[in-house]
Order: sequence, then structure tokens, then C-alpha cells
Amino acid sequence: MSNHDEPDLKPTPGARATALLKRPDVARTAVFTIIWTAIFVVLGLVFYPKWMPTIMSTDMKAMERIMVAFTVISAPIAGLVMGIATQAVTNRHKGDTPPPDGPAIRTNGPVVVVWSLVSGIFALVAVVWGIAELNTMANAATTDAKEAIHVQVIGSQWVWSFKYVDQGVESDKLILPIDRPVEFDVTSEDVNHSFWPVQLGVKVDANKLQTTTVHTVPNKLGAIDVKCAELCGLYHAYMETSGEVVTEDNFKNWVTANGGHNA
Ligand SMILES: [Cu+2]
Repeated sequence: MSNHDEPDLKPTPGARATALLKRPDVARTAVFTIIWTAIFVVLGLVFYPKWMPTIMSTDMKAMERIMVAFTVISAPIAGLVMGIATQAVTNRHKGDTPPPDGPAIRTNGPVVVVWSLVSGIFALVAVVWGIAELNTMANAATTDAKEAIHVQVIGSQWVWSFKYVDQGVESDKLILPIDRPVEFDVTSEDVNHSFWPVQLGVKVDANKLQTTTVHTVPNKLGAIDVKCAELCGLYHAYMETSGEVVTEDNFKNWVTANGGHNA
């Protein structure tokens, strides 16, 4: 089955592992893996946050933390895949006859146990982290409920519109005052959409005959992109509008200018 002269089939796993690590191709793969892992960690910690949209709420900050943490956690896995690929590409077999396949890895008990455990732990971390984060967001929404401004968000093929219930203003731009909690009550007039004010770090489905709510507190002045994050038909990709986080005074002026009243 295998014509390697390494003691691949020795019964003790320890001896097999030691012999494996002494093989030059495995050693090279290990070095490539370490280099790629380091590259992915640097990308995750340094460059990735720079490529993310501007952080304009604590929810978006939490989102960045999750993205960076999961990039770093998964770096060794991506590093191993790239390590094996690099070794394979730089050490291609030359000639007509390909070498015979090695023994199938699925028969290797320790390897199967380790990869199942590691994947299981990653999944568990993701679930627990997600639930904790959702819980924090839900608590913040409850605490802020009284002072929050309510914006009714309506999705339809293929535009967004915003009704400021307490101010009596309707707009196709999302204008929000800084440092004031906001509750989005989201619905759809037709198919399923998903309301995504990118820089605020929240996203929620927009469904017909149903109101879904999401809460955040904008904490930075500047422009917001509002997109649809649910494939909703031909012009889904163009279902976007803009918005802005403005000062409290500018928000009041905007409300008055649009025929509303300041509560
Ligand atoms: Cu849509």
C-alpha cells in the first residue's frame, strides 16, 4: 500500500508522530503553516479593522471585536490549508508516473478526535459569544426604551423610507441625532428585505405584516450607508440610501425644515 520507508505503520502513535515530524516535506509544510498563520494574524489585527466601515456605535465596535477575534482564531486553520497548498505547489512531482496515495487520514483515530474536538470548541465559542452579545444588545434596548427616538423603517422593492413617528417627518434619508438611543421598527411592503445601516453595526429582517425592532446609539458624527442585506429581486443590489449622524441641534433644524415638530 505505501512504499515509504518511514515506519508509518508502527503501532504506537507517538512513534508515528515523531517519524512524521522528521520528514522534510512535513517540516517544510509546518514552516509554511507558521508563516501563513502569522500573515493572517497580522491581517486580522492590523489591516482588517482599517478595511471595516467607520465605527459609529458601540454595536459596530462589538461587531469589529467579533470579526477580529474570529479572524485571529481561524488563522491557524487557514494557515494550515495555505501551508499544505504552498508545499504542494513548490514541491510538485515531476515525471509521468504519480506516486501512490498515502493511507487515508480518516482511519487515523487521534487526528479524527482532535479535529472534531477543535471544530466543536470553535462552534461552541461562536454560539456562546453570539448569545452573550445579543443579550447585551437586548438589555441596552430595554434600558433605553423610554428616551429612544422611534424610526419606522419601511422596505419596498427597491427603496427604503423612514417615518419619524414622534416628530411627524417622513424621509428617504436616515438622519439621526448623535448620542441619542434610536429604535428602528422595521417592516416591508412586499417581499423580505433586510435593513442594514452599515456603520451602526445592526441588521434586521424587514418582513411584510410584521414589525421587527433593532436598537442602537449612534456615537460618531458622519455619513451612514443604508443597504438591503436580503436578496429581494432584480434591483436588490441598488436598494440603498444614505444617512447622517448629526448634532442634536442640526437634527432639530432638519425636523423643522421638513415640516415636523420637535418632541
Ligand atoms: Cu431589499
